[in-house]
Amino acid sequence: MPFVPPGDPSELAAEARAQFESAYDRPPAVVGRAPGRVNLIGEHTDYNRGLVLPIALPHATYAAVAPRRDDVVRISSGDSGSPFAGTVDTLGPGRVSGWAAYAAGVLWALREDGIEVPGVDVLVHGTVPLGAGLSSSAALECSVALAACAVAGVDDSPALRRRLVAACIRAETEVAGAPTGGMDQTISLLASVGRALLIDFDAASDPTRDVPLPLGDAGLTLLVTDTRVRHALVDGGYAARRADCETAAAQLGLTSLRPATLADVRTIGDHRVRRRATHVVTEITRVTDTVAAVAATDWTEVGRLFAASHASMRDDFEISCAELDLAVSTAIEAGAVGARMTGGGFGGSSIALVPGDRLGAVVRAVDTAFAAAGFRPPQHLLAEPAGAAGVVG
Ligand code: GAF
Repeated sequence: MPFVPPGDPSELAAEARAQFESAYDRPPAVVGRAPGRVNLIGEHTDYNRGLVLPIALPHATYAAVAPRRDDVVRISSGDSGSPFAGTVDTLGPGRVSGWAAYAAGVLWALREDGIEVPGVDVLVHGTVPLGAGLSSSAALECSVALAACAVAGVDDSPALRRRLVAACIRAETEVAGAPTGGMDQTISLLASVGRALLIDFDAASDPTRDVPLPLGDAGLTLLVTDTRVRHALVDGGYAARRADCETAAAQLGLTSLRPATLADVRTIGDHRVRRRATHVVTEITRVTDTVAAVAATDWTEVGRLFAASHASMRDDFEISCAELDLAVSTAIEAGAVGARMTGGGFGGSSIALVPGDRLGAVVRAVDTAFAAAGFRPPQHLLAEPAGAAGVVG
């Protein structure tokens, strides 16, 4: 079956090095590698101080970086569009646009945090599908962050990674202009192989907990279907949802929706704002319930929670689309235990928990349904929970 391959990390790092040499006529000093992600459940809850449960993908972005003797910064990519050139003092908010803002923004945010990154040349390469709701932006940010710290002589440590999560979030929100919530950077930098990461965005300390995900023992595969309806988090839909959530919290006299109950939410007068808040409050509960169901290896219950989550995003949060709804319903009809859209929405990808012996049937059924509906052919990935970002070689 034709799944998008994650690629071999050492081969991809070698390709990034070769592309760097042909772009800049010298070898890189270091290659940073950072994974994309899929979120199992907990959508649009991170910026509401809620809970999320993502895994890292085996698909990753590679950033080859070499320091310069001057303060020039050059960023290019084999795949992503036009190169960027500037200097270290021209990387901040409002100074860089397009894809390079995610990388330039990280260099700016690191310097804001006191990490003296010099002028650098950067070459980006990788296998995370772009704009597919699989966190290619955070993978880019985190790969650049780790490589930049290595060239700045800063040693890797758990404390550094927490700083890098914060720096990458600043890059995305303040420089790239995508008002996202932090889930994607956190999982990319803190993931563990074979585990999901429960992240509590309201925790004063210890916000993350590894959650073993024994899918193989249950004969289950996590199938990701990229609808190839491209979404962009800098578009207005994501920010509009965030604004509705802030309005809901303010109407309840709260600073976030985290402590809100459904009874509270029912008092909100505006129909649209009430439905947005209903999604957030019920979704946070579904994350807790999913963690319990996974611990009990009750995959039927996980499937029920996935279905409820998808319905909530389709009907109350209104971030699904015809392609996502079709991918989800077809996967279930063809034998998936559960399926839902994942990520920011308005396109992007769905996930399905599929018994191994139904995998081919599910993929074929989704492809056939898309063709019959006149949609672009989707592409599929297999998501085995992978490890966190690092420096390769
Ligand atoms: C995107 C954002 F970047 C995340 O912060 C999160 O809000 C997600 O959409 C929705 O759960 O990936």
